[in-house]
Amino acid sequence: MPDGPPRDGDRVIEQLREMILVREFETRVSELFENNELPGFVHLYIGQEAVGVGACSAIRDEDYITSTHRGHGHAIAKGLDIDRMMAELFGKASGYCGGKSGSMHIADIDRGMLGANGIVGAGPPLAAGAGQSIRRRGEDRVCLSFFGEGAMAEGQVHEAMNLAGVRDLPVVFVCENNGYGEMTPAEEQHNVEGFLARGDVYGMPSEDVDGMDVRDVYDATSRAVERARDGEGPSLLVCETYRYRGHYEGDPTTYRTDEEVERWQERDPIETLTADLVEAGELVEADVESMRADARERVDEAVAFARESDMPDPETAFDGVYAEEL
Ligand SMILES: Cc1ncc(C[n+]2csc(CCOP(=O)(O)OP(=O)(O)O)c2C)c(N)n1
Repeated sequence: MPDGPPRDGDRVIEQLREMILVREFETRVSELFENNELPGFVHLYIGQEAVGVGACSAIRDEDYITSTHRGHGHAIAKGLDIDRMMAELFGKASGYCGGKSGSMHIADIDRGMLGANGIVGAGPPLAAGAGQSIRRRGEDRVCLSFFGEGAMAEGQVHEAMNLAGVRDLPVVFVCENNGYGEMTPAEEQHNVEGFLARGDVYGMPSEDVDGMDVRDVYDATSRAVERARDGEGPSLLVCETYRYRGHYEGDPTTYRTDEEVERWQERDPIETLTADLVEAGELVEADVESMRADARERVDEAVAFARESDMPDPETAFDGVYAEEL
């Protein structure tokens, strides 16, 4: 586990800036949802920012990711535009999916974001497919597949990991163990402790990662990505992390204690990185305050863009539902 000074100052400061943007975006989403401005369900990533940001900063623009129902952080880390994300959350025509997807299906194929997904465990098979296409086309790309530890119990995740292992596909499986699948603790959903052995059974290396430290996630992902690019096949990263909010906005969270939440918050990925950077003389507290102010301003702009955008034309209701030509 990395302690002390950062390994590469500029990159780490960018990672901090990005984690702050994710946090501010989602904090605003939580307020907007409470004000009944957003239709549908919202699952927030607050607390888990180091995983999405650390992993996505270890790949290139042309690489792919697959995401989950808790996908805002992955999308922002992959470089999606928060104006269009916010508009999608408002159900507006200017959103990434024309207002049809809401929070849980945001996708931008041009930026390699192959989709958030309301179906638990649906990302890994897409990632195996992306890996297969990379292989067939002889491209120098990789695919990161984010999924929760709850999805580890889904059959299709095992099928995807097996296929990726058998074919040495350039996929990195990034399991975010935040301790709960909906309201059920991980230990009640799985009959073995930890998830590292899941890599062994599919013949891929697995690594336990401190998901509260963006540097640890970046380093582990970089190693796995290098293997994948070298044709050595997939890896499994198990990132230990925590979601501060409920499973969904409005969840009364009666299944865990305030003390447990506070214990994890003591290791907050933004606060601990800030403290390390200040101690190392890389920045001062005022720099972080100004990053926060910039992020809030950027989120204000995104909300204004979303509010001013038009609702989708009812004529477009069936666009994208049926293939135009068989
Ligand atoms: C196939 C499927 N089964 C069940 C659900 C209902 N569901 C939504 S989220 C969730 C828990 C997912 O837990 P995990 O994969 O650990 O992700 P987390 O919510 O912790 O990020 C469940 C069971 C679903 N959406 N899809």
